[in-house]
Amino acid sequence: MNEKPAPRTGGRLLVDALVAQGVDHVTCVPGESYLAVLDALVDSDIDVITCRQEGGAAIMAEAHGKLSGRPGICFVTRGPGATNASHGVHIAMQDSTPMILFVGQIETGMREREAFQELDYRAVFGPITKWTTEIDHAARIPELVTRAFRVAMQGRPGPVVIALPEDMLVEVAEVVDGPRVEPAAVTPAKADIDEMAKLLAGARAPIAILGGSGWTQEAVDQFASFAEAWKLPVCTSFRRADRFRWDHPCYAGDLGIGPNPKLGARVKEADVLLLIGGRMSEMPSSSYTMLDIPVPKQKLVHVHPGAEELGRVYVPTIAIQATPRAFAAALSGVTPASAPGWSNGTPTAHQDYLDFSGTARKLPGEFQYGEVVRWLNENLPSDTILCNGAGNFAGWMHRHWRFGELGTQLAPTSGSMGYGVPAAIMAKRVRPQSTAICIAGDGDFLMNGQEFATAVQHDIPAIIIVIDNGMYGTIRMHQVRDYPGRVSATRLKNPDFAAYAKAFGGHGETVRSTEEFFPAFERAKASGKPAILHCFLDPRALSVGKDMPAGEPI
Ligand SMILES: Cc1ncc(C[n+]2csc(CCOP(=O)(O)OP(=O)(O)O)c2C)c(N)n1
Ligand SMILES: [Mg+2]
Repeated sequence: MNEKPAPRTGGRLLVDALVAQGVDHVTCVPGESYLAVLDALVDSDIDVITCRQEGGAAIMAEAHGKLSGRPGICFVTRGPGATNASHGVHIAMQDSTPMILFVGQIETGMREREAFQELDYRAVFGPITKWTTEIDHAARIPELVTRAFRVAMQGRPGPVVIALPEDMLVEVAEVVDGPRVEPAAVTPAKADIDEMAKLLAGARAPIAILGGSGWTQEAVDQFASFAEAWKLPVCTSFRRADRFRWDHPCYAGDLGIGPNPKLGARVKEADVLLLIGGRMSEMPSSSYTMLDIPVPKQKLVHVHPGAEELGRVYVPTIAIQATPRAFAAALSGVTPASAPGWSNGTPTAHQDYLDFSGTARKLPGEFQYGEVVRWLNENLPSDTILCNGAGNFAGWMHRHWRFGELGTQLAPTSGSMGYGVPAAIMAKRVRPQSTAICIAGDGDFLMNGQEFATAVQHDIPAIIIVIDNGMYGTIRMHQVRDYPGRVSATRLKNPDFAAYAKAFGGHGETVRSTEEFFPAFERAKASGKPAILHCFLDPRALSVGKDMPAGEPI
């Protein structure tokens, strides 16, 4: 009893601290600044995914955080490693994803000399993390790592950055590991739930908007039962469409970029809004046009785990600090006394969604991208994970893919290009039985296309569909609107992406028409290898809703 713990180096203490938190995957690009950690990983069962660029490594960790609800872990070296990784840290911040980035740091005795790759992490990462710190003594690793896990998960989840001085990692300490931490349950008060039910009972046209992080399938199902009892129309927020089943009779669609105008009108004309988990930020609110600021016309019930988010932009009628999980659990037995007056309109809201998502418009050219998305969605199992970064190509995914289960959409609400490839690789690693698909634009793909090598090296058969329209189409669309007839810096000359896939050791195919796509996809799946389908989309198909105006140069 009370035996003195064995002496361990900082590197080993750190790896043991991760094991104590249940970490099973880490991503990294190695650096000489944290050799002691790399060495300690040799003796652990942690799956170490070696990446090609820290941006890709950090995004993979962020995707892990999205899928698991616990911090995704990434290790990078100082200076340039850390600044490359900032891509994923910023996504974790805006997407409210628990994540911890560990950064090898210069020796403590060299600080403030601008030593090799020295960086002030607190200054650089402070504004895009929940907490940035540096561990100066190996003996404090259990304390600070335990705290980092708590900070990343508690309240509004987000990223933590921890710098690890090289000398600290080889220092020896005799300390015990910290316990596995769970975030505190932030539970709504019964009085708040009663007040919300009263507001809802007197409403004329309410609607719920589900978003944010921290959902579980159980919470989704509990909320669905509540919605059913109240015949309440429910929509999801930008890139959070997997928070509610598409085929639920209350589902009214998602509030993305260019949402269904009928849904937009429904939100604007609602008298009561239940905003659960999300923040109704720029994208889901169509650039802050749906709710007045600071006081919305709609009576707003805002449910969020972070106290600081309640009333940050919109003044709520009822502010409820609670996690989506605790809130959904508290709704059990909260039922209307009689059929609500609005209930006849709910099937119409669902039908409007089905019409909007089900009809793919005819595009110029041979590749009917909308049809391809519908076909994939209808032919793949409901646990298929769909990943994307940013670009107009994502518009077809968001419009036509119908999500059934939580954790099947990995997409950055921060609108970051380059997200889809690393996210799909992590998804396939964590859920090998599921199909993981990334659809990427030709611009988007090459922002983290180097991680295709990671997929091949670690034998992770994610399938990547590159939509090649020969341009940064989104920016071209903005140019067409603001500077018609003038093309500046938006044209792309692309490599042969099928050959790229093969050169890396994967499966690659070129697809020029809808008919070619279907068998090519089957072959990619059957290959058992990481695969790229290089699909050519006519550049005149400018966006999911609009073609290039006649006369515009291509
Ligand atoms: C990291 C990052 N850099 C730049 C942008 C700005 N941006 C948004 S969409 C876009 C073009 C995307 O091009 P592509 O992937 O080819 O998709 P397309 O719009 O052509 O479908 C750019 C440059 C961004 N969102 N993220
Ligand atoms: Mg493009």
